[in-house]
Formats: sequence, C-alpha cells, structure tokens
Amino acid sequence: MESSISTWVREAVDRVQVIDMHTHLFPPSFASLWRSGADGVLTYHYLIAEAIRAGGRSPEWFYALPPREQAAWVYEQLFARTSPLSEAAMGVVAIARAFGVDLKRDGIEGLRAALQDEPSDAYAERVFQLAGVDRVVMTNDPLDATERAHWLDGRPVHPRYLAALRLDPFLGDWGALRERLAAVGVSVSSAADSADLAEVRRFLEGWIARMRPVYLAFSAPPEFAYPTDFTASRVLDACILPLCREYGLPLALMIGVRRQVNPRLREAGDASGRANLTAVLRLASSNPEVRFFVTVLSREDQHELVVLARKFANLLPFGCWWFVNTETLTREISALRLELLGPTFVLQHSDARVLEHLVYKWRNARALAVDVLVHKYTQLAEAGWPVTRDEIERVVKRLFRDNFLEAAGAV
Ligand code: RAT
Ligand code: ZN
Repeated sequence: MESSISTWVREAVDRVQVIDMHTHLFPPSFASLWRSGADGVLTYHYLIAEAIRAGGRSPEWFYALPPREQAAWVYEQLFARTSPLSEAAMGVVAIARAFGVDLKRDGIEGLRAALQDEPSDAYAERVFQLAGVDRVVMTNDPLDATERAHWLDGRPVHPRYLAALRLDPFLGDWGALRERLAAVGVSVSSAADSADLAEVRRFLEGWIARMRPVYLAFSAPPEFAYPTDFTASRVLDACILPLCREYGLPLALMIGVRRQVNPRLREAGDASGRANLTAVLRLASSNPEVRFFVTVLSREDQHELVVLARKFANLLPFGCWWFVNTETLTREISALRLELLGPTFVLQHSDARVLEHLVYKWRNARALAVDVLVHKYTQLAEAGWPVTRDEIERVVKRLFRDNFLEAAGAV
C-alpha cells in the first residue's frame, strides 16, 4: 500500500497543471515589463540581498553597476565563491539544470546562452511547459505609469495570464494617494469625503472593466488593522468591499510586510513582522458574502490564520509567501493546514518576478506536496481508510488549482 500511495501521489503531482495565483509576471505583449533570462534570474532581489551580505560591498556600489555586471557580481558571490545553499540560490541551479546547463561547469555564460531575455510567446510557452504551469495571475497596478500605458494601448493579454488588481496605494496614506491619483488625472480633495470616495470607486470600477481581474489584492504591514478611524478603513468600506460584492471579486490580503527597513537595498530592503489577525477576523465576519484569500508573512502568524479559516468558510489561506517560502517552512505550514483544514486551501503560489522562476518554484512546490501528501495518505491508510488513486488525484488538483479557481469563480 505504502509504495502505491507514493507512486500515486508522485504521478498526480507531476501531472497536475498549476494555476499560479500570485506572480509578478507579464505577457510578452507588455514588452517593457517582461522579465526573463540569466541576468534577470541572477538579479532577483532575494539574491541581491544575499550577495550584498556575502560580498562586502555597499548597496550603493552594487546598484551603480550596469545590470549585466550586477548579475556577474551576484554570480561571483553566491556561486563561484561558495556553494549556492540558500533557497533562492539553489533555485538558479535548478533552472540551469532544467535548461540543460551544468552551472558549475558552464558558469554564467552557459546560463546566458541557454535562457532568452527577449519577450517571446514561444519562449514563454516553453517555460510554462517546463514548469507544468497552466495559467499565472499577474499583479496589476492601475497607478503604475508603464503598466497603464500597456492597458490603455489595448495590448492583447495572452490567455495564460490572468489579471489581479493591486490596491496597495489605496490603503495607505490618503495624501500620497491623492498625489498618485492626480498624476493620472483624477482629482480628490484632502477631506476624503463621500464625493472623494465615490471618485475612487469610479476609478477602480473603470480598471475592473479594463483588466477584468480574477481578484482584488493588497499587501499590508504588520500594523494593518480593521476597522479603524483612518481613511484606509473608509476606502475599504466605501470602495473596495462594495466592489467585491458587486462584481463577485475575492479580496486577497497579504499581511506582514515591513516595507523598506533598509531603503539602501531598494527592492531587496523589505522585511517581515507579526501581524494582528483580528483585522482578518473582523473583515471575514462582517463580510460573509466576500471571499478573502489570505497569506501571512511571519511564521508566527500561520497557526492563528489556519484557526481563523476553520471559523470562516469565506477565508482561504493561500501559499507560503516570500520569507516563509523555504523548504523547512513550507512543509511545516502545509502540514499544519492539512491537519486543521483538510485540503481546503491553496498549496502554493510562486511570486515569480522573472519567467524562469516558475521552473524552480513549482519544482519545489511539487516536492513539498509529495512529502506532505505521502506522509498524510500513508497515515490515513494505516488508520483504516482504503486510499484510492482517484481520490489522491482529486485532492492534488484541488490544492494546485481547483480550490483557487472555484473561489475566484473562474471555472
Ligand atoms: O516576493 C516578492 O518578490 C516581494 O517583493 C513582493 O512582491 C511581494 O510578494 C508582494 O507581492 O508584495
Ligand atoms: Zn508578490
């Protein structure tokens, strides 16, 4: 029995075509936002932070280098001079291998020759196939000038890419939001009164129509609270939650990021902190008709989130985000979720910023699923349940795609 369970789980996990519910990827048609290739892979901000730690140079020195030299310097610190043992560094080794490159022998030039950095549908297709990914959800910012231009031009979006409307600036400081809105020709007053909120809502409604997102999303600091007297709570109540209800859109909350604790590191300068999940409790309980996708950045918050999800069926925990997307923590978190929720969560998302990230991040997620599921199904069989191949396949599909698609109303 044990060996058939292990075969069945492995086969189901190998075969499943993933829906990746949170990435930062863009289709080839959004050419200036496309990121792929060896230099993109090596200048991932996860690796930049590690290389600056290892290399003894200042962030200012590093960022003054042209991108090609940045990549070469990261390669030197994390691969040539030492063993690439971190999660992100080992990811590069896995990408190289998937493209037939022996990184130790062929070095950065081997990787540059094998990976392509120009936007291309055929190359994207190859990477999706290698990674076993069916569709990815993007992160779409309606206030980002470059991204807006692509949408306003009406560039086609390949069907493998789904949109998610990102709301971070709408839930921060009202004064800063006013400036961002003014830059795109929308004027609101400093009062944040009901006319202003109606204007914000109209703006978002226009972008929902244009992007046709599968959910709305924001990331929040550990201090995120709801309800509060701050404008962010009013924006949630008057704009975002009504839009979720009206358009049947889930709201994704990514909580626990401490932005720019070291601004010198730029994109690599964010850290994490423990959140107050009372905000999630209140949102889920006072909006039973809205579905909330929730992920938390601190290891310490994972158990509380799972317990809350037991109480509110409209709350769907998803993925192991950023600093908890490591071999040790993904196993701990996923086993915990299975133990308290059964297979009613989304196992993983990649957070890929560069196309080829899909390859290693989903390879790791598959290995995680095999470990956790073989263990659980073996226990289940020992407990007296005659496990079948069919049920394993169904559960694997739920964890890698169907739970998300159903909750997003995308099936
Ligand atoms: O994982 C990352 O690359 C982070 O920089 C963030 O993008 C984070 O995932 C987010 O979406 O805010
Ligand atoms: Zn992200």
